[in-house]
Amino acid sequence: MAYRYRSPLTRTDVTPKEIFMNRRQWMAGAGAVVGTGAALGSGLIGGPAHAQDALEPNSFEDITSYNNYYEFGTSKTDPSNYAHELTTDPWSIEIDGMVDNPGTYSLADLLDGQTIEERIYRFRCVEAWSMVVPWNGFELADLLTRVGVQDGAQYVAFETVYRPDEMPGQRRNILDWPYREGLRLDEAMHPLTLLATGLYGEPMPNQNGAPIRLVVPWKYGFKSIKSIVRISLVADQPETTWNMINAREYGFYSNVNPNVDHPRWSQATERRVGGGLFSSRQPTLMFNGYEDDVASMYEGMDLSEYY
Ligand SMILES: Nc1nc2c(c(=O)[nH]1)N[C@H]1C(S)=C(S)[C@@H](COP(=O)(O)O)O[C@H]1N2
Ligand SMILES: [Mo]
Repeated sequence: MAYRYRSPLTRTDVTPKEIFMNRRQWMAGAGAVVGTGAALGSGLIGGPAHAQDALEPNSFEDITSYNNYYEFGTSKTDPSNYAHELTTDPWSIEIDGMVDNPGTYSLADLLDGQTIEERIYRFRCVEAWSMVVPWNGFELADLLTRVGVQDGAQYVAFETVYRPDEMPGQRRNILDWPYREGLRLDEAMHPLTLLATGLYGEPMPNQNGAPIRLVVPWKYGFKSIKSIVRISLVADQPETTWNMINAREYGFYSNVNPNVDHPRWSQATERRVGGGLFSSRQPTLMFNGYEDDVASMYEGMDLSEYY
């Protein structure tokens, strides 16, 4: 990769719970980081319009009780109510397709020797709400490099576990199970693209996609597929769940874009989940605030056509 993403918003010197309790210390530290933003030389935190977001992660409570995870039901509280039924250990991921080292890898083996870092990312759902989440994880590029991507691979396809006995939503025809998602290879290799194994310094809560899920911060949340059991390197654009249901409403790319509305609602603004000071609607940022980092991948593409 040309560069490794280094978030200016890490908190490695204090435990997440302490920092959460000690708001004043946290704000002071974050302020100092913003002050050096220009010196870091890139728009990694997205610019002044949302600088406050970046400084203010949503609470653990917000992030773990307001979820979309249709395998457990369609209401925002179904996942936190039912996801404890999912067994996440042991866990393995099948890696197949155009790779040098295909196989079924245990999660333990995949994580062995892998450095886990914290990334505080904005997270924007296509339903026009957003949160700021302190994820723990590693770059998907690390894993893809490790298994060896072969020439000819142009996309990466992902699948969620299919286990209707543990996932009540999968006993109904809500979606065409298993949940599937995909990225273009350059998007998958981008240093912002994470495989997340935790949040707030804790193992990933089941309702957020334990034990390992994707996080692609410049795309609508449904691209960030949960509880992954299969990763395939393929030549052609893979079928993806929401796109198959309604291609007009859910494009393959689904980059956050305030100028391209969902057919049934505007994407120009979003509601910040969590209430309090930041509860009012705020403008949605191009690529969710990550424009400087990702726009070059879409140069020359009409983003209203490739939405
Ligand atoms: N397998 C699976 N992954 C999924 C979903 C889902 O229903 N099933 N929902 C998506 C949607 S629409 C969003 S907004 C995010 C929500 O992630 P969170 O609950 O961690 O906030 O997960 C995405 N990943
Ligand atoms: Mo979403």
